Amino acid sequence: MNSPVYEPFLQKPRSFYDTYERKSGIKEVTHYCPGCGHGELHKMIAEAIDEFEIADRTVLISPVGCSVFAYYYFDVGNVQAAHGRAPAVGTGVQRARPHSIVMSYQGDGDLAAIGLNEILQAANRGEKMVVFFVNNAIYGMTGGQMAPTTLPGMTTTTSPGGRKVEDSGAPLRMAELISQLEAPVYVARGALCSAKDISRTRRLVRKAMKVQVEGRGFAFVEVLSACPTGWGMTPPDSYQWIHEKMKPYFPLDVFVDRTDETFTAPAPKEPVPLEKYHEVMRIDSSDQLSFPPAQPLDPKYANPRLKIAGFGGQGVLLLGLGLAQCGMMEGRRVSWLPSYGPEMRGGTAHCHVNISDDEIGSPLVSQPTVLIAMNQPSLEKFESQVAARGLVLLNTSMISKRPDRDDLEVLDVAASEMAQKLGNPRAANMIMLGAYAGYTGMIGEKTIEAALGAIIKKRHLIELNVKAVAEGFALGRAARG
Ligand SMILES: Cc1ncc(C[n+]2csc(CCOP(=O)(O)OP(=O)(O)O)c2C)c(N)n1
Ligand code: SF4
Repeated sequence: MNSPVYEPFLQKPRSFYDTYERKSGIKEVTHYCPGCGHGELHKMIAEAIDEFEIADRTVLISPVGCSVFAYYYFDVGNVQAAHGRAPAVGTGVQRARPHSIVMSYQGDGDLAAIGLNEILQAANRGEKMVVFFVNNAIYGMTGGQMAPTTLPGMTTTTSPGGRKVEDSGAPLRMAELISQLEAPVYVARGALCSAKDISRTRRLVRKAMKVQVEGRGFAFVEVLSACPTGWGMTPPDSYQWIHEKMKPYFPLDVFVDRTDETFTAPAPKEPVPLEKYHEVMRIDSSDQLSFPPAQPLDPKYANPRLKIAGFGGQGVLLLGLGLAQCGMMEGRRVSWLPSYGPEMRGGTAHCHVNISDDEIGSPLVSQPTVLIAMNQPSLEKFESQVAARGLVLLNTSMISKRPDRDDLEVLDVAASEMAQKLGNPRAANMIMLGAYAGYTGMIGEKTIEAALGAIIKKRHLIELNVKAVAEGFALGRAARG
């Protein structure tokens, strides 16, 4: 007699990767602890992705927390966001790619503590995204600290005597909180502790995903989930604990369901094609504002990554903006990223600028090929970051000490004194801009003049700045000999 052939009943969803390519080398199992709810919820989400056949347009925003590695499992678009910031990142993704299905996956530390404002604002705006909120009543990843959802009297590493409501407030019921807002379309809470609850949660997950497929708006599913490791329990005891302790405080319910209301989803807006960006962003790309790209006087100056640093009020951000504007006018790819110190005036400030003939991977410049240091602390702070044999422009009016490294190419510019002679010490930034352009050849003088017209709002200051650039440019050219 032939033995019966069984079709596998439990299968891995197609939208999971075949193997989980982690650094640890363990590729067949997840990194979650035994009994952890994250894996179960992942599977439900993946099954819904399969059922609706949306893997190719789904973007998962992974959080900071135990599920930070969600991108190792889901074969969809993945972005990893900073702690609590998934709803903001999701908003950006949704607006830039309106046809995508955006999914934010967050723990209680991530969503209800550091990210509380983010989630409330996104829900209130009715962003088109689904948020899966894993409530395990503690910070799992960092060792079980008290979270906003920790139950009254519950012992955690930071509440060894049990959570005291009089000190820490009552646990936040996030699903109820969000259901008070007008915009959300679907808000529900499920649990992962018994076959019945798991099966119900699967339906909630599916429904929330369907809300996205139909383009209806914001959906939120809170899931009571076990953290046996953080709770110091066996998996079966954890499920019992969810049942006995968590469910009474966090009742399972569907709090909002507006999916029955007559609803016609607006057609998603088409993403703006790249060649139309200047129109949308109102960037003037008319002919008189485009210039042939200047050629660097030495190939090593091509595609510079610049860090420009000084104290607040020295105009280092404007200097960076000017360089980026020039690069853009010469048809190059550019980025400009400001970084502010704690105080605006008198504090430190620096910015990161990329000017490139190729695509720019990140606006962050961690290893600059050019450092423009406007004061001594800036040189001291950033000298070690400069790439080998990089170029350093020193505002010698404010820097007396020389760089420690001997591999750097240094251009001295007494920028503040030169600017003082022109009648305004604050034009030192433009002297530096000119000096950089003249010395490297990376930007044409005419481009700078036009760029200043675009970035300087106080029109009466343009003439002074043009003069400052010219003086700096001449100095830079002369220094090349
Ligand atoms: C800005 C910032 N603050 C703090 C941390 C440390 N941190 C990492 S995970 C985490 C808590 C995560 O807890 P939760 O969101 O509940 O997720 P779980 O690990 O329980 O799944 C914290 C505080 C961090 N990575 N970044
Ligand atoms: S610590 Fe808790 S939340 Fe993190 S993987 Fe382990 S069981 Fe899951």
